[in-house]
This record gives sequence, C-alpha cells and structure tokens, in this order.
Amino acid sequence: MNDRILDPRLRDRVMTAGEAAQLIQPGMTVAMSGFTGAGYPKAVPQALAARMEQSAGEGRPFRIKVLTGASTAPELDGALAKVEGMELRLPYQSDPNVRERINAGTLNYIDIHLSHVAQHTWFGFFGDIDVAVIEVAGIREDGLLIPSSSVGNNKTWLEQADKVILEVNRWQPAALEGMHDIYYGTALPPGRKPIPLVKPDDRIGEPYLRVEPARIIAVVETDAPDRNSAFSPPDEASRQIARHLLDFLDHEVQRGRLTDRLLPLQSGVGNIANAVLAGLSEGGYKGLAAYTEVIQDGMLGLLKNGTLRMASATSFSLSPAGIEEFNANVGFYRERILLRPQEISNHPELIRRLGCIAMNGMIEADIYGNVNSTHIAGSRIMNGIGGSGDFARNGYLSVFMSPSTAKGGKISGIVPMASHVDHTEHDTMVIVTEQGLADLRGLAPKQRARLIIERCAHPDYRPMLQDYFDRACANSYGKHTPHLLGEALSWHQRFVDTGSMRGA
Ligand code: 0RQ
Repeated sequence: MNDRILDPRLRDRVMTAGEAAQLIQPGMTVAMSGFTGAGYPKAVPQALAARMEQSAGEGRPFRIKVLTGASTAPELDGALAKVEGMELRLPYQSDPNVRERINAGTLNYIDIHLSHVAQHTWFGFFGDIDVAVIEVAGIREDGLLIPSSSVGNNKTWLEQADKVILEVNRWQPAALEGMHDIYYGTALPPGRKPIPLVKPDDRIGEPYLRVEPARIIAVVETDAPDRNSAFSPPDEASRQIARHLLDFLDHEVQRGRLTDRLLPLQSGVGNIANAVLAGLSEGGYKGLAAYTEVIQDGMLGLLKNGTLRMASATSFSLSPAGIEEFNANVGFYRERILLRPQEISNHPELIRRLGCIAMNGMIEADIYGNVNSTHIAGSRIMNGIGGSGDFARNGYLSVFMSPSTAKGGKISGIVPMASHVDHTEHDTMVIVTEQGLADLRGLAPKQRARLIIERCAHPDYRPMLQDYFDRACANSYGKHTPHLLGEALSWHQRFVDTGSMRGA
C-alpha cells in the first residue's frame, strides 16, 4: 500500500485513472478540485478525455458539466476542451482551448464570483453534483484527507457529490499537512452565524477535509507536478504601476489613514500583480499580512524578507523556481501560510471586517471608473471575474491596474464607455496605469473623468478622450454622467473593424 493512502478501508478502491474514468457517464455534473493551476486532478481528466474522444469517434458525443475552484491546467481544462468534452464550465478559467470554445459559442461558461460558487451549489442552483474528482496530498489512517496545494471548493464538492474519486498525488510536498484551515461552520440562511475570523492569521477550522468513506468509489495514485507556469519578469510598465501604487500607499500612511502595517493585502493573478508585490518589498514595509486568494512567487519573496509576516489564501500559484524555493524552505513557509476554502478566503463578511486592500488587474476602465476585467470588445471572454469582485466590492480600498495601452498601443485601456462592466464605478476607488494613479474617492462622475483622463490615459489617446468628454459635457442628454450614446462604444467598433482604436 502507498504510504500516502493509509486508510485500510480504501484498499479495494485503488485503481488506474482509466478505470476511474469509466465511472463517469455522459451528461454528469462533475465537480473537480483546482485553483489557479494548483491542486487539480491530473490523471482522471486525461483518461476521461481519451474516453470522450473515442466515444465521439464512434458517433456518440460524450460531454459533461464541469465545476472547479478556479482555473486549472492543460491536463484538465485543456484535455477536456480539446475533445469537446464539456457542455458547461464554471467558474474562472484561463485555458486557451477553453477560451477558444467559449468564444466560438460552443461551450457554455458561467462566470461568477468565486465566493458564490460553494453557496450557490448548496442552494441547488447548479443541480445535483454526480461525481467529485479531488486531488489530495494523502489519506490518513482515520480517513481524513490531507488537502493538496489548493483548497478551492473541495469541502463543498466532498460534501455535495453523490460519489467521490480521489487522486492522491505523491508529488505534493508531505509538508503541506497542517497548513490548511478548513472551516466547517458555514450554514445556509436563515441559520447563518458570524464567521469567527477577526485576524488574517486566525485558525477557525481544522487541517483536514472530511469525506464519508462509503461515497469514495475510486482512489487513483499520481505523481505529477502542478502546472507551475513561470512569470515573465516585471516589465517597465508593471514597475511604474507598482511605483505609483507604493507612492499612494506611502501618502495614505502620511495622511494617517493607514498605519505602516497597512491593512491585509489582496493581490490578483497575473504578471502585473506579481510585479506590484515585488515592488512592495522595495517600499520599506515590514510585518504586513495578506488575506488573498493566491500565493504567487512574489509573496514568497515578501515572506522571506519580512515585508509580509503571514499570508492567508486558498491556493498556491508558483513557478518552478517558486516551488523549489518553497520546498527548500518548507519549515519557514509552513509557519506563515494558511490555505482556506475559497468561500472563506473570498468571503465578503471577512473582507469587509479585515478591511483588505484589493489590487487587481483589468482589461479596461472607462472615464467614470467602470471596470471591465473579463471581455475584449465587450464580447470575447479573456479569463473571468475570479475573486476580483469579492474583494473590490468589500475591501477597504479597491485598486484596479493595467498598462494604459494593449497590443502595441492599438488598444487604449481607458475608453469612453466600458464595453462590459464587471466592477461598477461604485466599486472602483483607485485606477493605476504606468502613466499615473487616479484616486477617485469622494469624487463625482465628471471630476472622476477629468482625473482618469489626465492621470491614467496614454498620451496618444488622451486628446481623443478629452475631446469625447468635452463634447459629451456639452451635448449629453443628462449632465450627471455625460455620454454621447451613439459614439460611446465607437472605439471598440473601430478596433473590431480595423484592428486599432486609433483614429484614421
Ligand atoms: O494578452 O497575453 O495575448 O498578450 O490581456 O494582460 O497586461 O499581461 O495583464 O496578466 O495582469 O491580466 C484582466 C486579464 C489582466 C487579469 C487580466 C490582454 C493583454 C494580454 C493579459 P496576451 P496583461 P494581466 C484574483 C483576481 C480578472 C480576474 C481577477 C484577469 C492579456 O488580471 O483575468 O482579477 N483579471 N482575479 O494584451 C485587449 C485590452 C486588454 C487586452 C489586456 N484592453 N484589450 N487585450 N489585454 N488589456 C485571482 C483569481 O480570481 C483566481
């Protein structure tokens, strides 16, 4: 028996991934582990994809509905998408094959706040969960599960699924045991109670996931790495964004609105977020806390140099170098990192209580501060809203950041009207580009527009935005949030027609 599978009751359920995949049938709703390329099942989805391909080749399309924590990896999302094996996918994804099918209109995608996924499942909004496929780092003798490199929605999947398939991945560091805090106190309305977490480092749950052994139908042994994509080194625009943000935080400290311990940081995924974290360590701050979703490489650096004293999240998202660093100093990081279910890491009650400083990337913002995090030209999905809405709506500060242009300057990140709105003007306090930072707190719409155009827009687009705004102020139907409705989305139309938002 594998030393990661110690419960003797499960001995007769150990099987190959191919055998386990046979237990999943067309049309089923399958909930899988995985959050930002960590802790996702690696063998069963690939075996399932092979089965789907064969079935489709014989004229019997085989598709399932797939629920996860957040994005996964080529072995799960990529494999199932390539064989057209998904009829529905939710929530956040970032896989090129999945994206292609969603944008071709052949895969239904439901993009929801990450904190909503578990409760919407409990409310029955997604119907019954037939099977859960969950990666764990080990199964103890008493049947408790040692969670893997992400927690995501696994608690809910294990409780809600009729049947459970476990992948026990020996590649995951044994030292993960004890780093998790699984809270079992959530209830459904009207029986809900306050969640007893008042500091980012509070432990309110237990280190293990529970599951009734009777519902486990397969245990599959794996030894395979997480996706571990490498980050690109911070470019000049990202470094500028980080500098503007740090100046702003310094200013808030000088004004006495924040102490030099700031407030718990939330940082989104992506290269810019990673660069901002790297920049924070140059800011001279010490002893900060993170209450966030994902531990990226940048956060390990901050823990190492004392900028952060601890980090609470639901997942790792480390590059190969980050994994090496984590494994080499696992004793150090174990003391400073907590992984929780995503309904707790992203819980509005807790984000509001802790007063998180939310820092997320965006696709575009409009001159009034409405933010689009998800759609190119209003219709093509990029990734999804992820946890950005959980944090932006409820944080003490909500910051959105992006280079002022995309695609070599052909696209402006600041537009007259956002082509899709994920975060309304009411949820946006600060916008940062490499050009500068607009602090929108306490400003009315026209004041916000002037500041965003002046501080954040790229010089190539600034006169065009100013011209639009001036004419809107003169000719708009209403003068509170002036717009020229026939023209407001013309920049996007020009991009669709000509490949560039620039005028002729
Ligand atoms: O495309 O890769 O083809 O070059 O978008 O853009 O500038 O590298 O920035 O990696 O930070 O991603 C909003 C997508 C930004 C991300 C988004 C193109 C650009 C590039 C990536 P290429 P950058 P980032 C917690 C928080 C939503 C979820 C979230 C995101 C690619 O931050 O998914 O915040 N956020 N979760 O060229 C056309 C524009 C564009 C554009 C950027 N205006 N038009 N393309 N791009 N702006 C974590 C979780 O929830 C799990």
